[in-house]
Amino acid sequence: MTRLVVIGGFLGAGKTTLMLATARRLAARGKRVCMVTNDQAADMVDTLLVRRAQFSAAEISGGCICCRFTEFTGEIGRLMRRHKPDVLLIEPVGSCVDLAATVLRPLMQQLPELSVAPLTAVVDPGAWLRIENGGSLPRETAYIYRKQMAEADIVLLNKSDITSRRTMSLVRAGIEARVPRARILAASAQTGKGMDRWSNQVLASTGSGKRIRVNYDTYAKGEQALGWLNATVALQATKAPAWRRDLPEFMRRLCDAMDAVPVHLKCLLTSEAFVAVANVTPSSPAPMVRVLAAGRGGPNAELIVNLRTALPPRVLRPALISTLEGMTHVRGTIVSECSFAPARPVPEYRVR
Ligand SMILES: Nc1nc2c(ncn2[C@@H]2O[C@H](COP(=O)(O)OP(=O)(O)O)[C@@H](O)[C@H]2O)c(=O)[nH]1
Ligand SMILES: [Mg+2]
Repeated sequence: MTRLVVIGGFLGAGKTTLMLATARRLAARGKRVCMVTNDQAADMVDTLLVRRAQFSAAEISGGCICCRFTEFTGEIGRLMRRHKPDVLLIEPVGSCVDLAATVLRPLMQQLPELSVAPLTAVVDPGAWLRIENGGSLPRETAYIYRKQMAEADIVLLNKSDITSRRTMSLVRAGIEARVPRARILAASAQTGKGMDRWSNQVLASTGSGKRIRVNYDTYAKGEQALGWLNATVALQATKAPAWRRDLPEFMRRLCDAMDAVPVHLKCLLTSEAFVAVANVTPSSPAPMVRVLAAGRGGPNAELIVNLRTALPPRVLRPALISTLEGMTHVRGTIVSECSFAPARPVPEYRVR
C-alpha cells in the first residue's frame, strides 16, 4: 500500500529540505518515492530541486492543493500508475492551513487505497519565536502559523543545528501551552539529526490531523497580507562571470530594495554546467548558497526567483527592477514575472 505523507508548515520552515532528505533516505533503503510540490504560481524552484535530485514529481501550481483537490488527486493517480511508489511525499503551500479537513480526510474518503500518514507541521523555532515576540508577521498571518501547529499530529521543530537550546525549550513550552496533546519532535533536516525518530513515526502509523476550527476570514486576511513574486530572469555577465559572487549579491540587493527580511527568498541560478540554489529566511538572513553542480559557468545565466514577503505585492516588481539595475557585474532582463497576494482559499472539500 502506498503511504502518503503530507509535510506542512510555514514558508521557509524547511519542508522541501526535509522532503528531499527523507526521499534520499528511503531511496537508499530501496523504496520507490514520488513527490508533489505545490505553489500559488508557476516557476517553482522546489520542483526543479526535486527533479534535479532524480525523483519523479508532480507540480500543482496556481493555488493550494485544497483548492485544486481534483487536480491533486488526478496527479496522485498518475504517479501511482506510472511509478507505483511505496511513499508519496506531499509539500503543500506554506501559507496553507486546515489541511486535515481539506486534504487528509478527503483523501482518506476518496482514495482508500492510500495509507495516509500523520500530518506534520514543520516549524523554524527561531523564526516562530521572533513572530511571537516581536510580531514580524501581521496578526492574521501569525494565526495561520499557529493553526498549522494546532492541527498537526506531529509538530517538528526543525533546524535544531542552528537553534539554541533556550530557543528550542521556549518554543516547545509555548506550543505545549497553546496546543493540547501536542506531539513535538526536534530534528535537523540539514544534518539528519532526529530525522529517523520523525520518519519512523510518520511511516509506521496513520493519522488525520486534529479537528480544529479555522476562521476563513482571518485565514484569507493572513494570506492576503503576503506578497508573492515568482520570476525568471536572464542574466548576462558584463565581465568574467562569477555567479557564486553574483547570486548572493542579487539577493542582498533585493532585500535592501525591499528594506525587509523576506519570509522566504529562494533563488536557483543555472549557467551551463554551474547550478546553485540560495535562500534567505528570517533565521538565516545572509544568503546561504549551495552549489548543486560545480561545473564551468558561461556568460549567461537563468535565475529563478521565488520570493514570499509580508509586503504588498505592488512593491515587489519595482524592487526586482531596481535590484537588477544596481548589480555590479551583471545585466538582467525579466523573462517572466508574477507578483500577487494569494486569493481567498476556497477548498473543494471540507471533512470535519
Ligand atoms: N540550518 C538548517 N537550515 C535548514 C534546515 N532545514 C532547512 N533549512 C534551510 O531553510 C531554508 C528554507 O528551507 P526550505 O526547505 O526551502 O523551506 P520550505 O519553504 O519550508 O520548503 C533553506 O535555506 C534551507 O537550507 C535545517 O535543518 N537546518
Ligand atoms: Mg518548499
